[in-house]
Amino acid sequence: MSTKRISLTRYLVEQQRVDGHIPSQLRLLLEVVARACKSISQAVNKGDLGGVLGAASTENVQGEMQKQLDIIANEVLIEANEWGGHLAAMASEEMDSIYVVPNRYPQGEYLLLFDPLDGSSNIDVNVSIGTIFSVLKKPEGSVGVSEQDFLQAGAQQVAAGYCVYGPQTTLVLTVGDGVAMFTLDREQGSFVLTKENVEIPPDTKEFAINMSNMRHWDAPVKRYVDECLAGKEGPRGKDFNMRWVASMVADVHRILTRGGIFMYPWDKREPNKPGKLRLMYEANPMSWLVEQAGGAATNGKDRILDIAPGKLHERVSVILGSKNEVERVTAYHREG
Ligand code: P6P
Repeated sequence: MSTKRISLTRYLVEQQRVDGHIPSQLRLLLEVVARACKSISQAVNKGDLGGVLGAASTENVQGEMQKQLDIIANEVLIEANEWGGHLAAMASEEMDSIYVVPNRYPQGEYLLLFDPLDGSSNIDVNVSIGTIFSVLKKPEGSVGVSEQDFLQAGAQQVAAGYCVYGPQTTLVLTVGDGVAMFTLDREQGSFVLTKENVEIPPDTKEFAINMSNMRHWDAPVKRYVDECLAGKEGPRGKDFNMRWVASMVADVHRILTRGGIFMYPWDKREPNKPGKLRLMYEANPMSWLVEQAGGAATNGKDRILDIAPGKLHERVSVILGSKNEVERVTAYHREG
């Protein structure tokens, strides 16, 4: 790693200069989102001192009790982005319908989707959480903006990333030219490039799944996990380790950093739901990041980024990470 400190702004300007696929409005969008994540990080880091822990008295569109910080993070992202002229509208896990940029501000060509604070169950116990975001372009020629404009496959994203609030606050980003990581330098108040051209090893010995759901899994997932648990003596001929943070941002960050496979599969508890995680603002951005780092992401059968969304808050089964492992689980699903 060269000693030259490259800020997020310089990285984006130089990427723009090199291949021009970060138009100035997209660069502004990414810098505004990064600034919002800095504010969220400060609120999260205050914890009890900030009086922001614990539940709010409201539920989100998913019917989940909201944490105060969920609402704060959502408001920070809305307020940071609505005036800049780069967005037409926003969509959030915490809001039932889309948020159209008010008429008092200029409208832009981008759509921003986010899970403002993913992993909320970990907030009060001081475990890493994060903000996940996805950027789409408003379809050409669409007059005004509606929820329908957001319903694009993940392959249409023009930028995606997350900010993990852990021992470090780290912004992880792709605009389609690999994955870069920026660590927040709190003294300078700026994100500094600390890793680029991130690569996920194609093989792994580490799997991530909520084992307490084992009795509800479909056969292919059960077969894969059983083989991992069988270790050296089993069909895989090697021992595996298991991790489950119950914070997708933390689990995906570990996988981008050292490999692994993350699974939140369909299970029998709610058979009519394709999965627990949300397609538009959790699975799609994470899947693009993972693919850009050489990994793979499927719903057990199909590439997640190819899924045509029917609803803004639709859910999906997620198998992502080290390519050879994801392909193995997907093959087991195809064998039935
Ligand atoms: P469970 C957090 O609520 C989340 O949406 C993801 O970040 C995480 O991977 C998953 O749900 C954890 O779910 O059922 O293990 O608590």
